[in-house]
Amino acid sequence: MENKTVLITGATSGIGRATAILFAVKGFRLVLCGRRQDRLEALQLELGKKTQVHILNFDVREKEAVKNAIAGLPKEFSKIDVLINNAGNAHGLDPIQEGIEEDWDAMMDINVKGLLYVSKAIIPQMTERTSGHIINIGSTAGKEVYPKGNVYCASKHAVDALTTGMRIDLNPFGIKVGAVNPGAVETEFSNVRFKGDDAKADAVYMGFDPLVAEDIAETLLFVVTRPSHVNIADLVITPTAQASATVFNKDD
Ligand code: NDP
Ligand code: 8X3
Repeated sequence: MENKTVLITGATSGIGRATAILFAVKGFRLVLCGRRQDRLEALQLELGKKTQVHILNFDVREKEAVKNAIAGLPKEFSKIDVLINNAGNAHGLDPIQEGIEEDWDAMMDINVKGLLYVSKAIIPQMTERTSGHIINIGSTAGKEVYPKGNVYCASKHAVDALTTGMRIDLNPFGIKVGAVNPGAVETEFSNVRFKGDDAKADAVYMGFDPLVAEDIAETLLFVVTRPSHVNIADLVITPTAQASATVFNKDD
């Protein structure tokens, strides 16, 4: 693992953070990205005891910032073997007729266009080397649409389509592309969706055992450590209590 460099977007929280922690223990060299500088620095301090860690602060919506950050990586971190496109969130849970344009912009700009900008900044070095691995974090919301999920579900359906498109286009270069699509994972996701309303966020995970970020980190470790001839193209992982986007076996 020592020779593999993994770049994780959205490493300051939830799935990305748990993945950074697990991958550091496993000895991967890490490039950790996010906007909250204090959290990035704390991670670098902590995980730097286990592996080499470089931190990058940029907003995935800002294409020039993305390009410059990746282009400016120091030599020892500049060869990215594995890209984990994880940064993203839902913003709001409203019926389409009451949707807020700023929320729509945020979800499409971050979850879809941000993923594209980061990928575009890294794919050329992978095609040149004819090797690399891209893992997009999709969602069960990219497989099914649920009430009031409209634009978030659309953004994750776009991730689903882009994963397939990237896999097809990058196939001649021997680059692996796949998606991990989680169901309900208890992270800051719902706090962001409900704009800091903790009671609403907590209610999402009540009455059943949700996934935790570490479950997805372990899944990503499995995906990344398959032999070179094996690509995990598309993986859906849910809590046992979740049968579909809307069907949950909850305590009364
Ligand atoms: P969190 O809110 O805990 O983490 C989101 C991460 O994305 C943070 O590190 C945040 O960092 C980063 N991020 C958000 N916006 C931007 C931006 N504009 N630029 C750069 N980084 C950004 O949520 P999760 O860990 O749950 O979410 C991670 C991914 O998993 C998302 O793509 C989400 O859609 C997906 N997912 C989540 C599920 C869940 O139930 N939790 C289920 C299925 C998929 P910072 O704020 O520091 O920039
Ligand atoms: C996150 C899972 O069901 O809240 O993508 O959309 S859900």
